[in-house]
This record gives sequence, structure tokens and C-alpha cells, in this order.
Amino acid sequence: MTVAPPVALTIAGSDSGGGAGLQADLRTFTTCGVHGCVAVTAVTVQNSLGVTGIVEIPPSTVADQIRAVATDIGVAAAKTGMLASAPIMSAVAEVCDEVGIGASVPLVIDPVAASMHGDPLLTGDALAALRTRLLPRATLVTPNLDEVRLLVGIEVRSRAQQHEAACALHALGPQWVLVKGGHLHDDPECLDLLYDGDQFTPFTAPRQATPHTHGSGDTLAAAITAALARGAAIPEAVGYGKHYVEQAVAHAYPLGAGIGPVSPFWHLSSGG
Ligand code: PXL
Repeated sequence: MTVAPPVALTIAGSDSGGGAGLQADLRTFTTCGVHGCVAVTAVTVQNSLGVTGIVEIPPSTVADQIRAVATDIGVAAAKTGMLASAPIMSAVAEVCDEVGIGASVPLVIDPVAASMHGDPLLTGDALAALRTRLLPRATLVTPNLDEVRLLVGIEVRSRAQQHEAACALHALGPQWVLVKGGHLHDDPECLDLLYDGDQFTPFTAPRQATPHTHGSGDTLAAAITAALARGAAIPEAVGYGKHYVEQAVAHAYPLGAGIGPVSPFWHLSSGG
């Protein structure tokens, strides 16, 4: 009998274009050797040009999906993507407490606030709920610089300010913070800064010239989650995720008339 792979859970929205959201998470879990389970939070109507509709799943159904998976299949690590609304976040926070996600089970929070096109993916008071209900439960939070500005009001324009932002985010309660510097466009490198309240660890990658980066944040957080499910410690998992997403961006492809996705096929096209 074949032994089951480790299991990771994504709590995320669907992207009909298949580039981001739960589709990117499940693909990444698979290519990282982890079985993926999913609690769907919202269905987006979306293509390479943007998001034209969002239907939220009832909060109790989101919680039921998490409970059903955690109490039977078991979860070695979990991540959140688009959480859509404050009531969904509250339901997620409560059921995570119930089943140990964010305690014995590591929880990666990718604080998705908007799509690459700037279409909002959060409604109303969801940002406040993200701050107060979810960040204190996070093992790791992985904001980009737009999300940093929304969460802690710091406009990061330099590497020095990335340190300041990491401290402000850490004060909201997560165990680890990864401030992603990909949006510092004048910087020739992409520097992501990891902070645990004590030590700063930089992860750098060369900046790549492609417009096709749809799903890059989801893919990074999913690869980190997969590594955690396989038993890695946070710094090791972040290093693994950075390498994974760097390759996925290097092999990104055009799709439709707009922004194409990062590639889940890089293992195949680069030979391993
Ligand atoms: O990449 C962030 C993201 C997450 N989840 C869903 C999305 C997007 C971006 O478009 O559509 C469902």
C-alpha cells in the first residue's frame, strides 16, 4: 500500500482564469509533493483582464469545510488566501481554534486584499478583522507592500522601511513576518525580509522582467505551506518557497489579453 503524502489545506477563493487563488495553491501543493485540501471562501468571475464578479460562500460553509477536512483527513499545515469578508474571517478564526490550526498546525496567512489589477478582494471591515482575528493566530504572514500599507499604514519606499514595517506587523501578533519587497521597483533585486521579533533574515532574488506574475504571491505562500507540511522549519520553508516562485516567475507564460500566470510547469521545462 502506498503511504499518504503530507496534507496541506488552503482556505481561499476560486479564480476562474486558473492563475491565482485556490487553483494556484492546489497546483503548487501537488508539485511540492503534498496532498491539497481546500475550503472555498468565494468564487471570483475572472480572466486575464481582471475580476468582474465575486460570490461569497456562507461563513458557516467555509468553517464546515475546514472542520470536515481537519477532523477526518488531518492537516499538517494550512494557508489562507482571499478571505473576502469579516464574517468569513471570524468563522475561520473560530474553527481554526477548534481544530488546532495556528497552534499545533502551522498557519500561513497571505493577506490578500486586491488582485494584480487592483480589483478589491476584501469588503467592508474585513481589513480590521484580518488584523485582529487572524494575524494573532498566524505562524507566518506574507504581505506585499500594498498589503503592508493597508495593515499598518507604512508606505515602504526603501529596504530600511521594510525593517520598520516588519516590526509593526510583528506587533499585531504573528510569530513570523515576511515583508515581500517585489513592489520596490527601483531595487534591482527582490528582497523579502523575514522577522521573528528578534532576528531579520533577508532572502534575495534577481528582479525578473515579465508582466506575467499573476498568482505569484499565492504560489510563494503555498510552496512555503507545502514545505511546512513536510516538516521544514520556517526559515527553511521560506527559502524553499522563494526558490520555487523564482522559477515559476522565470517560466511564466502569457494567457488571454492581459496578465498571465506564473508557471507550475517549471519542474518539467527545466528538467527538475
Ligand atoms: O493573487 C491573489 C488572489 C488570491 N485569490 C484569488 C484571486 C487573487 C488575485 O487575483 O483572484 C481568488
